[in-house]
Amino acid sequence: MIWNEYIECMDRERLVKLQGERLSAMVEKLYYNVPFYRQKFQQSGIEPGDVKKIDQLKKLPFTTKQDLRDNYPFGLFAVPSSEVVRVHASSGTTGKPTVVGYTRKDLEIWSEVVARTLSAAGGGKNDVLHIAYGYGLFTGGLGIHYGAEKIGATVIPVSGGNTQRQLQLMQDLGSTILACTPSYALYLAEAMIDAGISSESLKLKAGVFGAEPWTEEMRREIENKLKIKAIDIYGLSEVIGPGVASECSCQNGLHIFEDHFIPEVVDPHTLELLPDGQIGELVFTCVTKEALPLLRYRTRDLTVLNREKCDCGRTIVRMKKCLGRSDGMLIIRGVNVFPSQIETVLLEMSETKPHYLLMVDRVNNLDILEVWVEVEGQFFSDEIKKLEDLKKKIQHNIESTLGISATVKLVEPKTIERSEGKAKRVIDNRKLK
Ligand code: DLL
Repeated sequence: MIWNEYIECMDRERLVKLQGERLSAMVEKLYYNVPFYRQKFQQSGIEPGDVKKIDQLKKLPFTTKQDLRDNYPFGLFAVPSSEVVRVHASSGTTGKPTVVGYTRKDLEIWSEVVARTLSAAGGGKNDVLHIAYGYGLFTGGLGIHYGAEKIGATVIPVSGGNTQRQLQLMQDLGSTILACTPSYALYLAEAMIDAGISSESLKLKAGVFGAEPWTEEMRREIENKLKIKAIDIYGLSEVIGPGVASECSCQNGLHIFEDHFIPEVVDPHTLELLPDGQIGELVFTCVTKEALPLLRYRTRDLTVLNREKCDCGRTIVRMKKCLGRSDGMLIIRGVNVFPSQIETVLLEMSETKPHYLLMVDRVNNLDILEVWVEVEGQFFSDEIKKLEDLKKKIQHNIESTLGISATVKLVEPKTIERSEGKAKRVIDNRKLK
C-alpha cells in the first residue's frame, strides 16, 4: 500500500518545484536562527534570498558529525528550547553522544514518514507490530512506534532483550510484522528453531529491518528461517531516525522520502556532486524539520541513487541497499575491505553461520586479519581434517574475492557475542596501538 500517493508518486517536475520552495524557506530560516549557519553562509557570500531552486543546493556548506560535537548539545537547534518536545541521542564510538531534538511538528513529520515506511512493507491497520528495536534515547523503538500507531496497527512495544519472552509474545499475540535490527532478527529466528517453535505457528509475514548494514545473503537467511518478507529500512538520528528511506515489496532499492529529506551523492574525498548511478557518500538536507534541520549533512554511508520509476508506482528517488560507510571501510595491507564483502563470502557457503567477527591487528608493522566464524556444531565432532579443509576453503574464498589473505578461526555455535541492537562485527586493535 502507498501511504501518501500524492507525494510518493508525484511527477518529478512538481516535486522538484516543491523541494526548491522548501529549501529556499529553510535557508532563510537557518540564516536568521542558527548562528553556525549564518556564519558559514557569510563566509561563502550567500544571502538568504540567493537560494531558490534545488540545483543551487550544491553551493551550500556541508554539515558533519564534528559540527554537531563542536556545538554539543543544542548549538545547532533552530528553535528555542521551549519548542522542543523530545530529545534522542545516538551514542558515538568515542566521546559525547549526538543529541537531536524534535518539535511537535517534527514528531508529526516523523510519524508520517514511518507510516509511509510501514505501508511500503505491506503494513496496515490489521497488523500486529512487534517492535523489538530499543526504546529510549535510540530512535528505533519510539520512531517506529508512532508511525505504527498512525497506520492503525496494533503496537506491541517490547523493546530489545529477553528473547524467550519475545518469542512467547509473538506467538501469543499473533505478531504479523517484526521490527528490529537484522542481526537480532536472525538471533530470534535461531532461538525460535532451538526452542522447537515452527515458523508456521507464528503469524509473521514481514519484517522491517535496519539500523545497521546487512547483505542480500543475510536477507535470504532471515526470509528462509522466519518465512517472511524482509524489508530494508534506513534512517539516521541526525536526519530524523527511522523513516528516511524504505524498500517496498519490490525489494529493489529504498525509496527516499525526498519531500522532507533531499538526498545527494558526493565523492567522499573531493566532495564533488556525483551523477545518479555512481557510488558515493549520501548527503541529506532537511527541508521541513523545525528543531534540528541540518543542511547537506554527510552521512558517511555509501550508496547509489536511481530516479527511475519503481514497479510499485512510486516516483520518488531510490537508494541502493547501503552496504558500507566511508569511515567503516577497513584498509588491510593497503586493500580496501568492507565487512559486508566478507559477510557475502561467508554466507555463500553452506557450512558457515551468519555470525562472524573480524579481528584486525598489526604485528611487526604488518596488518593481520583474523576472521572468526561460527560453523555447524557437528563439525567439531568430525575428524580434524574436515575442520582444516573448511578453514582452507574459507581462506581461499576470501583471498580470491577480496585479494587479501586472512586467517580463519572456526568457532562453535553461539561463541560470538549476540547483540539485541546493532551487531559489532569488527574489532580493530590497530587503533589502540
Ligand atoms: O539507526 C535509525 C534507525 C532505526 C534506522 C531503526 C532504521 C531502523 P542511528 O543510530 O543514528 O540511527 O544510526 C544511523 O546506521 O548512518 C547507517 O550507517 C546505519 N544504518 C541505518 N539503517 C541502515 C540500513 C538509526 N538499513 C546509521 N542499512 C546510518 C545500512 C543502516 N545501514
